[in-house]
Amino acid sequence: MMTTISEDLPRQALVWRSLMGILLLAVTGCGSGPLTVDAGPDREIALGGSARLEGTVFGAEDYEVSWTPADTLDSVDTLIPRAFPDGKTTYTLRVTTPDGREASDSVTVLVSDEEEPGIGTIEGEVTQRSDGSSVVGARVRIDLSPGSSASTLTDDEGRYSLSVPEVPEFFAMTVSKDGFIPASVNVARSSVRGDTWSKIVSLETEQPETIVLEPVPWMHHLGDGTFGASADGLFQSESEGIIYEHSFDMEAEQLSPNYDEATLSIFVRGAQESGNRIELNGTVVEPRLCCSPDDGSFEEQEIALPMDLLLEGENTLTVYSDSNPDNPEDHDDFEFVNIQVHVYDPA
Ligand SMILES: [Ca+2]
Ligand SMILES: [Ca+2]
Repeated sequence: MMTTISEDLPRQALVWRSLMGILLLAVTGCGSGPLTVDAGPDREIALGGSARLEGTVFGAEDYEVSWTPADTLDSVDTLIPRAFPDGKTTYTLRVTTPDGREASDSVTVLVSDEEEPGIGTIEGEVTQRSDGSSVVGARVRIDLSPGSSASTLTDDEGRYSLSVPEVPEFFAMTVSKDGFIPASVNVARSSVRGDTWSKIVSLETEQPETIVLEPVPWMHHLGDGTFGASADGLFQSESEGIIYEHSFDMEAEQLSPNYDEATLSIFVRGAQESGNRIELNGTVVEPRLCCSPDDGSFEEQEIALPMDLLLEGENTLTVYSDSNPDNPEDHDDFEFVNIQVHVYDPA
């Protein structure tokens, strides 16, 4: 435990430490002293995390390094390998010199049970809307940038517990399972922070009247990535550009005369007053996507779709981030998830 260096050590610090080692060797006579090795301080990591081990050698300039066990190290012949054990593991650092001297030391990495240190927890149940019965194996997910997410599955009793990482003031949590229509929930960070928030989410079984564009919905962020208005708050994902395009199929029965109304539903936040175009098969539908709550929370918006624009077979939906009329270089930044097309029999 002679030298302590921090995780994610800057390169200069490593160089500096090497220089210090050389100076120390110079003072002690370049390998003439006793060979001593230090495996560094014990470490603790979260499950799924990693730690850099910090081996140090005194009393030799020319030596070989080997660490064991090797299977959870990124390298065994460097003094500072990265360790990623799944459980408590003691690593041994062994150093040998060409003239036959040998020394070793050990270091233990403890692994805590918690996967990620979160700001709080959401727990609850996923039920079937028709009869309130449990939905087992439903995916409960919060998308976060970049390309990551916090996610869990409901257990045998339909219950879930999700540790929430650092999130914006409001965020969307989405629940999905094969055979059901996905549901999205707006969550206030303040209700989760330092606490456990309970939420029962009920899912409807899939039905011909609802066309789900993404069976496992992902969060989408359109815009130029620059934003400042309060409605934008902080987003939970990075902009993927200014156009979202997605295809979906419609069966003949979904276009039968039984149905004479159609809507698009979309769970959105940050869409602003000037509005954003939505096109169905190349034709703009009204109204535009706009007027999200000022506090940055999500809400479901419904947009009427003219029945005669819907086609049997493949359809294409396009969502645009339109530019600000006062500043054409600024495109509206907004996020959306869980897009569905609904057909209705008004009778
Ligand atoms: Ca913008
Ligand atoms: Ca916006």
